[in-house]
Amino acid sequence: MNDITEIKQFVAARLSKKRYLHTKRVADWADDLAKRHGIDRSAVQLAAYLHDVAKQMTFAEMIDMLKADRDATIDPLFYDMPQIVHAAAGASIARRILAIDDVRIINAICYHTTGRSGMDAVETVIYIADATEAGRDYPKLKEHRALAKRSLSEALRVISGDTICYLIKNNKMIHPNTLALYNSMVKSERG
Ligand code: DGI
Ligand code: FE
Ligand code: FE
Repeated sequence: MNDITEIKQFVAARLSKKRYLHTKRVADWADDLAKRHGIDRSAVQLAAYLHDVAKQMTFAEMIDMLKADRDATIDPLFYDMPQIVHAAAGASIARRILAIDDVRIINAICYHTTGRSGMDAVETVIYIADATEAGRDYPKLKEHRALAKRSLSEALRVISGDTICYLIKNNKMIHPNTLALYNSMVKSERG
């Protein structure tokens, strides 16, 4: 299924009103960023609407679904960081239930929570738009949104760095993909 109207209905049926409104804000903001930075808007729309499709499944439901998916890998860290599993579970739903085979879309869903080094343009826009949609509430939001308009690579460095600080302050484990993203952005900036 690649039709955006059907995808919206599929997602709306799986999310609360509040979560669906978050998804819509991510999609609208991601579209703005995709236009500004010359990125494939239809791929970005599909990925944005699907990024949190698994958000309201239980941990056990997500793990069972991933175990039944031959193309999915179960990261041992899922058991330590249950909040990140909905990203991999969403990618599995997109591939297996919706038959989406565009790897840019699958990876954008799969890595939207942790990020990773070497993200392509669609992944990057989804990661940034999710973190900086207008409904988020944190002190640097305005600054981050302005940065995202100017430079996606700088936004990636700053947002992944702030996420790491947030996780440390809240005594939470940091996924190695988040660290790898941050390190790769600092390194590329130094040229
Ligand atoms: O699904 P959303 O609420 O829109 O946002 P998200 O998918 O970016 O993040 C979901 C949660 O995952 C959020 O509470 C922060 C957390 N998270 C992101 N990266 C990491 C993480 N949690 C841990 N423990 N480690 C990470 O690296
Ligand atoms: Fe999410
Ligand atoms: Fe989200």
